[in-house]
Amino acid sequence: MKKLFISIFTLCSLNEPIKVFADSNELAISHAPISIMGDHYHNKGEWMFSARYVGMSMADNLIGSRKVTEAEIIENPNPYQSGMMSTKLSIVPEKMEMDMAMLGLMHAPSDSITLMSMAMFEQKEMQSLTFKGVMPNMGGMSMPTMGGMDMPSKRTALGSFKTESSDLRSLSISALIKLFEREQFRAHVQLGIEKNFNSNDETGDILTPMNTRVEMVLPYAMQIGDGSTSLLSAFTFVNNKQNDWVFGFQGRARTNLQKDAWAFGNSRTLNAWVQKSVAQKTSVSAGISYSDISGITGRDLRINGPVQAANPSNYGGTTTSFSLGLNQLVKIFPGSHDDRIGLEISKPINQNLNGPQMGTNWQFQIGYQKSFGY
Ligand SMILES: [Cu+2]
Repeated sequence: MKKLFISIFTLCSLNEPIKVFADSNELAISHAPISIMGDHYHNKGEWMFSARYVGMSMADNLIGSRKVTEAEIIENPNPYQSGMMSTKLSIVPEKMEMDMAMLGLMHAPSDSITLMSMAMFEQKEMQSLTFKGVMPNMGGMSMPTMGGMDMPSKRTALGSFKTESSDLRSLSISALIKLFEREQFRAHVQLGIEKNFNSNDETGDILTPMNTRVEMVLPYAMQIGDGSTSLLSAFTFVNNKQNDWVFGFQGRARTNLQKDAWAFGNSRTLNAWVQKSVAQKTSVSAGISYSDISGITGRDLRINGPVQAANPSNYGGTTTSFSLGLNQLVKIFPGSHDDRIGLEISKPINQNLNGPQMGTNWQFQIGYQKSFGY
């Protein structure tokens, strides 16, 4: 292990100080870690194609930062109770997997403006556990167990079920506008529009607290596009003062301009990262990300199951994550520029969620970028 550190250290210190922004396509470090969107702009006439895959695993339900058990969750009242529906929450999300694929195109019509467009596809899969419902107290008369209902004291688990959804989520177009560029600093802003598609009535087969299977509109968390239109804005600052080190900062916001019956909340994210060249074609990175997402606004009356995710107020919160990444230049396809591969893995170190809500366990991202032109 010690030998490994010494050889890495030697490799690092042998490196000539690298001029980071000149001839930017030849250095791994000249692009930020792969999870940072719109981190760079291009020189006039350049094009860039990118493809990214993000895998996200969610598990454990939280109220604020506190982990809560299934037994505790099903003690919460069912806010949409009516008729013979269970008076308490009866379906508990156990785990969720999300896969996202993003295709991007960048083009710089001038040295000061780069246009960027992106298409995002999403696939979600959730596993939930259903408990027997709790009978409403009809007219003050406590009813004995009947019709598959349990008394509050003993809630029998009926079984797990899976739901899934997938679709094109959104298209966006942005302008990246250069503010200044010096030898050791650069900064730019992003302004754009994101259009979410109307894939907001995905349905699935639900195991009900009455132990029946019913096809229902899935909770908001399982919907892909909310049909909203949002303003994208970001400010990015990058500093390479320390030779082959790069420090970067990005503040980013997504603000809803127009929505359908409901919309996912606005988000604000702060990213800070440090990168180190370990060779001209290889850089490693560490980053920290803080995101603050608002709850869902509006409501779909068809989403009314006895599950936390049917309640728009059980959405949003803050998450702080730590990430480690690698940028690598390789020669795969012909062209004047190398192919870029980026890898990043991130894990929340603090989550404070409006809950009960399922938290993030980890996230993995791999990306490919290829520039063309001058
Ligand atoms: Cu680019």
